[in-house]
Order: sequence, then C-alpha cells, then structure tokens
Amino acid sequence: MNLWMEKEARYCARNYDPLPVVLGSGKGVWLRDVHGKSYLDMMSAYSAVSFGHGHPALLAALTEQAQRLAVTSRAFHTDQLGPFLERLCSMTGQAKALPMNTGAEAVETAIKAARKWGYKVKRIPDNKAQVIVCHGNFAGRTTTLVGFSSEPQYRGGFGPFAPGFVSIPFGDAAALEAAITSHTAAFLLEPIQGEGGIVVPPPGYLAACRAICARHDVLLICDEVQTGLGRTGRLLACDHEAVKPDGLILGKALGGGLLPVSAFLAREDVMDVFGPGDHGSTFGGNPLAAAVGSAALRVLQEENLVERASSMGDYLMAGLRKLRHPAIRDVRGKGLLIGLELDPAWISGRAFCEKLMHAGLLTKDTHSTVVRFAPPLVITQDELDTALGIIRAVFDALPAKEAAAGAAEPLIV
Ligand code: IF1
Repeated sequence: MNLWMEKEARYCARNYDPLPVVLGSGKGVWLRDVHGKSYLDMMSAYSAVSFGHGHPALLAALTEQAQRLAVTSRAFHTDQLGPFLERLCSMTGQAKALPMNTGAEAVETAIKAARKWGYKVKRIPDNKAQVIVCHGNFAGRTTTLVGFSSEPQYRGGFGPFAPGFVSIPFGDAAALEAAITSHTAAFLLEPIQGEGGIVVPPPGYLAACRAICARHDVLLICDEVQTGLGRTGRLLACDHEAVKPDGLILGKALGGGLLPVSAFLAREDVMDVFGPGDHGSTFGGNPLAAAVGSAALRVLQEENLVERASSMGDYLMAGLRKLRHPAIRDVRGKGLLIGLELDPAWISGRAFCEKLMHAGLLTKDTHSTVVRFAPPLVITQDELDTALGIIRAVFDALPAKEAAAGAAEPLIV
C-alpha cells in the first residue's frame, strides 16, 4: 500500500476494490501510473472513454466552453443546448431528448416518462403501471434501479424497493409476450447486457421484441448507456437489427470521457408527457456538457469511430478466439464490447486482471469469471496486437492445472 492507496483507504468509502495501481495520467489508449509505468486501457472506464484519454478536440471544446459559460441551470436558455440535442436527435432518429448527467438519472427519467405515458396516453389505472425488465440487467445504482436488479449484492440492505417492475429472462421474446398485461407501460432492456457478463441475445431477439411491443402498445425502451455511440460497431446496438425503440437512453461516452452527460430520447408523444416543473436536474443540459456532448458526437462521425469499432472489434475477437487456451470458456460480444469468460477452475477474473495489470494492460472482470475488453474506439491495430501479445503471454504463463488437464475442449465455436 502506498501513500495514495492509504489516503483512499482512510477517507474513501470501500464501495470498490480497485486493482493495486495508482494512475496519474492518460493519453489516447494509454494510462500511466504515478511511477511512470504505462498500461493499455482495455476497459475505457466502462465505455465512458470511447474517444481515448485527452482527445484534443474534446479538450478544446471543454476548455473553450468552460472559459465562456459552464453552468446556468435550465431556468434560462443557452446557445449550446438546442444545437446539441438537434445533433443527438438527428443522429439517433429520435424526436426529442431530455438531458441529464449520469446513466442512472437517464434511466430514472425513462421510467418516469413510461409511467406517465402509461397513465396519460394508454390510460393505465393510476399507480398500476408495470415496466418489464430482464434478469441480468444493470441500469444504475439508485434504489429504484437496484430494486429490479437480479444481482443480490446490488440489492442487499437497500430495501424497501419501488414496486411496478416485472422481471423476465433475457433473450426470450415469448417470455416478454407472456408477461405483458393491460398495465404494462414499457419493456426496458439493454440490447447487449454489459454488467451481466457481455451477454448477446439470440439473433432476431430485439426485432421480435420490437414487434411484440408494437402489437401490445408497450413502449420499447433501450438502455444503450454502455452499448451506444459506436461501442458495438454500429451507432446503436439497436441498429444491428434495424430496430427503432420508442425510447433510448445514452450516457457514458456522450460526455467524451471528460464529464457526465446522459440523455433520455423518445418519440414525441412520450416526451410530451413532461410539462414544465415535472422533472429536472441542476446540471442536466448545462452548456459545458452540451458543448462537450456536441464535440463528442462530431468526433464520433468525423473519425469514423463506429466503423472502426466494427473492424477493430472483429480483429480483437479473432485474436482472442485464436488463443484457444483451455482456461477460456467463451469469447463473446460485438464490436469493441467483448467478454472473455474464464474457467474458474483455472483462474478467477480478478486474478487474471491482476496478472494483466503487471504485464501492462488494465481491465476489469465482471461477475468474477468474465474479463471485459472494451478499449477506446480510437485504438489502432498495432495497439490491439500489443494487447493480444500481453493477453497471450499471461495465458502462456498460467500454471498447468491438474484439475484442468482433462478439461473439455474450449467452448469457442
Ligand atoms: C458501477 C458496466 C456496471 C450501465 C447501463 C446504466 C448505467 C450503467 C447499461 C448507469 C453503468 C457502470 C456503473 C459502474 C460499473 C459500470 C457497469 F456494465 F459498465 F460495467 F455496473 F454494470 N445502464 N454502468 O452499464 O450509468 O449512473 O453509472 O452513469 O456502478 O459499478 P451511471
């Protein structure tokens, strides 16, 4: 433990268990610790740093706007909010947006919009609206959101929870249709479950859910906080199946890896349930966030980062699948959102990440056996080769496991 870790241990809540590294700076896909050691960032702050650390155009937008006007509240108009939301709506094909800060706030906004639309438009009896969610979801850490989490640790000790949520298996369209009642206002899901372990549903699942929701007048709301903005090789993960949701949630990378920017976007009749004073946020839609959000969307387009995520994602996926180590149970994902599932009899995700850290690569495990590889979308093929070299070397150095000696062939297909 060093000075920095000691201070965190003394003054910071232990709500995380960070890897034993103290970062001091970053540039592009590289991070540097306080001793000057460099690391490849292969998780980009849970996909918030899609543009890499210290992107010059984003830093320029941040500093220029900060010196001009940063926070005003929405009690007044500004010259940044309208153009930002115009660009955001036009890129996503949604009619309107409500700007917030964190992903959780945008998901909470979506739930409030869905419920109010349910009462005002679908005529669901007051306080009876239901929102269907999926096992394995992750939507944020507020008590409402963890209330419908299937992860005991996220719920433990935080009850009582808000009612009005029905949970169904992820990937099963028939289960969705069976769960819908006249009180169902919306179906809220991540097109690919991130925290749930990078779980990709069966092909056609999202399109089937789209049809079912339309048939039953249920809002399809996609949480793309993690999968959106190019991460999976399309602008939105919904685009892989040409699905247009009735509501869309974006966050993380929307702030360019510099500050929290999120938004709930929706079709007109949904967003119009909000009247002045119904909902709000001190910082939501502030001119600094809007300027950085606009710059982030511009960089995403100008640097062709969606196409890059697709091609570099294919390259990384192929490289990981070529490893064929018996400790690997599965390699899955889309674009540059990839999960490598380990056989726990060989090594835990955490221990594997610590070995990667010592070898100069930083990432995080999720659900103890899945190692997440979600680098900034600006990563080059050479940098991916460096990452693959480090990952291969860590596998090669794993001590042979008697127990695993007769392990079945890897599950990779
Ligand atoms: C943690 C991972 C978890 C999200 C989706 C909303 C939010 C998130 C699909 C809320 C946030 C973050 C939160 C962070 C770890 C990370 C994460 F999947 F990205 F790895 F937990 F699942 N919807 N995900 O992924 O956004 O309020 O955080 O801005 O809480 O430990 P937020």
